[in-house]
Amino acid sequence: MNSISHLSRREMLLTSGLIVTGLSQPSLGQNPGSEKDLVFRTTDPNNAEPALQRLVESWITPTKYFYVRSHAPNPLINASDFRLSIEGMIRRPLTLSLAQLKRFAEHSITATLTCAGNRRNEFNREGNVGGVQWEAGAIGNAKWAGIALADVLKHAEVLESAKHVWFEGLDQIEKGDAIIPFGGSVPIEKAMLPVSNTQTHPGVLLAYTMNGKPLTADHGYPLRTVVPGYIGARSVKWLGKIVVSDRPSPNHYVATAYKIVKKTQAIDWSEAGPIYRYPINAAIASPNPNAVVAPGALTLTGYVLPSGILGSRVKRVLVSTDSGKSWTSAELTGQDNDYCWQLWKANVQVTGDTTELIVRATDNRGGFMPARVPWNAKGYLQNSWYRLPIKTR
Ligand SMILES: Nc1nc2c(c(=O)[nH]1)N[C@H]1C(S)=C(S)[C@@H](COP(=O)(O)O)O[C@H]1N2
Ligand SMILES: [Mo]
Repeated sequence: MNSISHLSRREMLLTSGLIVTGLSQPSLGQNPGSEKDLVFRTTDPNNAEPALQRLVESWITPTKYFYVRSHAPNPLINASDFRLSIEGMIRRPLTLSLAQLKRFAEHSITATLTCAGNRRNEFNREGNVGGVQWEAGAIGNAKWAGIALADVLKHAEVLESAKHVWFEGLDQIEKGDAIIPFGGSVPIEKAMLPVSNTQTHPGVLLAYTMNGKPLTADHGYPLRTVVPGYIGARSVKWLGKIVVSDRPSPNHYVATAYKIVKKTQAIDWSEAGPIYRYPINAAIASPNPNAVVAPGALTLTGYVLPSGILGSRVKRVLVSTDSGKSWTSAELTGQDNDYCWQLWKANVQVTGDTTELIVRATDNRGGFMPARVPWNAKGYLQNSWYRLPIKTR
């Protein structure tokens, strides 16, 4: 059994007699991004995104500018007591300390994480959506190091009839009257792929470092999954348990949340499948929304993420200053890597009639950004043309 402190931050503050309601407190544990690096959408738990201009300053996102999406306060985990259990449809159940995990071969990958709710606030133009009101900053590209999930599963000897692998976090999320962990799930085929940043190795990493340093508390210390190509919700932080099964995880965050539904009713949830891969997406990072711009030459910058499919690469990034009547090609300025975003730059001519700047993109796997994404109740996978209002003088 994991001997981990199960006191959540909320319980700690309550037992220490502090009343926390409405107070903005820094999280316990290491080094959360500070208020000047990230815009906090909520602070209990931490949900924060960087300003877009900061975000596109470098192809690798510094940890301080990497968005944080947490459903509960960070669990306090003592690394020396930490254990990962591997159970279910395997011949050899395992309980491994961090030191034991680190005996598997180390791998590092660079991969982009993006929340399925990135750009959620744009859905409000058609009808309000609940949840964290993300702008376009719930995305980041980091270098992760750890061990291959496939190596651990091979050691555990997976049964032939296994079809899915579940991940469970050590966080404690209040859901109605219950306290549940965050959970994720991937098909067994994805779980068994080897790891490395080459076209044939898009497997799952059990990561203990991010950008060369131990994971911060906000990003899942001491261990998380990183699932290249899948929405961020499948990259489970504070990983405590892996279960091999013949079905997807029954955890709320697989079985109910993170599905595209028109209404949040039982029938809609049960009929929709879990989201795995992310679609292509792009945004304009500069100028700022509602910037006042002189007619004439203007340089736009932003990011573009090709769809989370093996070998997917950005094909075209197109920008428009006349509401989509004509388009100019942008140039890519980042690095070319599987399961990673690219940065882009475009020189355009703004006229006195320009009211908005638009970006759209395509990839070599048939991915494109539609002019409009149908509204969905949870505000997931907004990847329509990104429209930035500006003013001309
Ligand atoms: N245990 C746990 N893992 C989690 C979450 C969580 O709340 N708890 N949030 C998920 C979601 S929705 C996203 S988008 C990513 C965000 O990772 P980050 O905070 O490191 O950016 O973590 C995922 N893993
Ligand atoms: Mo997310």
